[in-house]
Amino acid sequence: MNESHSCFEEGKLKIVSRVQGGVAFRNGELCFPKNFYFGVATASYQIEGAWNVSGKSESIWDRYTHEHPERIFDHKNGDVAADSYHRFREDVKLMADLGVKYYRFSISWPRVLPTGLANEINEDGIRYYRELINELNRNKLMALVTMYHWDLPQSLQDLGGWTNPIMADYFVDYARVLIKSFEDMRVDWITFNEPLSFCQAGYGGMDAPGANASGFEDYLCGHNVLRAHGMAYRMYKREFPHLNGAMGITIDMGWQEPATTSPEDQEAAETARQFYFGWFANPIFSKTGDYPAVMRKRVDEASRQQRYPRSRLPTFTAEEVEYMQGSADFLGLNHYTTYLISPKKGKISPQPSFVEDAGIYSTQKEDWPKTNSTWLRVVPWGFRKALNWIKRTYENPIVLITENGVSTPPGLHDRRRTAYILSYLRALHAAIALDGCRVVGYTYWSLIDNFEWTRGFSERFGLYEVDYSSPNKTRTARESVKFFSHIAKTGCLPTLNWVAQFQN
Ligand code: GBH
Repeated sequence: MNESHSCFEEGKLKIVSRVQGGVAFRNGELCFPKNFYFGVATASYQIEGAWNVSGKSESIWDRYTHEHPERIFDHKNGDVAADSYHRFREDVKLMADLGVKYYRFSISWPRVLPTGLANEINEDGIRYYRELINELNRNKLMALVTMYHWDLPQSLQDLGGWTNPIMADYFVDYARVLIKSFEDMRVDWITFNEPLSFCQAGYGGMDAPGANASGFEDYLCGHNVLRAHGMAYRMYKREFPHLNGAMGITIDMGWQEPATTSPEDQEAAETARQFYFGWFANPIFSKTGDYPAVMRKRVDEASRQQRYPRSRLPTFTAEEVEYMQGSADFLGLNHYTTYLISPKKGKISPQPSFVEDAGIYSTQKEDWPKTNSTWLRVVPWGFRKALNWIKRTYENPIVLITENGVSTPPGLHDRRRTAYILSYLRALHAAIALDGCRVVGYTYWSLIDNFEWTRGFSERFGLYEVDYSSPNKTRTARESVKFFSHIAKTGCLPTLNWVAQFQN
């Protein structure tokens, strides 16, 4: 019996229930299962530019970078970035050359709905994304579209942004506009990119909108994002059953390894996984449809000790639990690196904080190879462990790797990128072939260099370099392009001899 490993069928990300592992060798190369797809990713604010062009309104990242250039490492912003709004045909050509099967990009909400609400649709915004998807399809590339990769309309932030429960309804309205606008095209959907990042860093840290209310607003944000996701998924399945497309959510997970084998460190590492990943995964992918028990317990307890009459972590209604539980066709996973975890000693601080609630202390090992991003060290075995933990914890869900990648110094010689991808893909291959994890695709972050949020343009994740000083924002292939396109085209990991040919 022929079993398809992939959820991509007939150009759609179509979920199949049975998956087959097994190791395949072809021409001396280690190969991924047939129909395992490779893609590349970007996000609107990071590459589009055209921040105030053709009816687009202001996003929270426009506002934040304009008002607080000092909070961005190089004091720059995404006003122009790689100018992909004007140069998307060139970008599609790069992807066609690479030989990838799909493009994961995101839609700028304020470009499509300038008021943030569905009362007024900016036709030029819709036209831009329709042309992009058409261009992809003409080049036999599929579209995997993120609805929200952090660029909220400023007008909605003025209402409190994700801390306001009404946002769940507004998000559903926005999602409906998108699905309708591309109803006649091949599209699969990701509702949110990394809620942990934008809730925790946006409402409790240094990202836009720059709210400094950890332990409160980050939880409110998470709560409403989860509700928004569940409601949007039900709306999609109810109102558009004929589309037969897939919808999932992307959650990021670094691997949390216990600092030592002591029971205390092991327990702290598991608590960290539940706070940093389970926070968003548990309500959707576990049978409970609710926050992880350890998170509920710790935040409730800390809130009590701080004399709040109710927990800082909100509670879902039975109806919310019902629509969130199981509300995804696949789990999008962003994975980059690994941390060592130990418990944070001492009494609970009087000041509310997410990290204090989790009660963990996180470091990285000095001898793990460094990269051009301070937070990112090369630890490929953590990828395999993370995938196995997900398999165990959520009954082996369908997983799509929606981001994995590394930054390198400026220039085209990026053997560290090749080494990173090779080592992480070997770990991924083992997770699939040897451990039976149901992973159906791998998306490299990123196609091109882009605006790295508070790190500005200082960190370069692109397979293609962008020359920001040139008027055309010239894209040039780095050495790793040859390597990655071999993988994308054959589905196999090249031998080291093959890799050595073009590395000097
Ligand atoms: C992804 O997040 C994003 O989805 C993507 O937009 C981004 O371009 C890509 O990473 C590469 O950075 O500086 O110690 O405070 C990855 C998860 C979470 C990684 C926040 C960086 C900052 C750590 N990110 N983290 S620190």
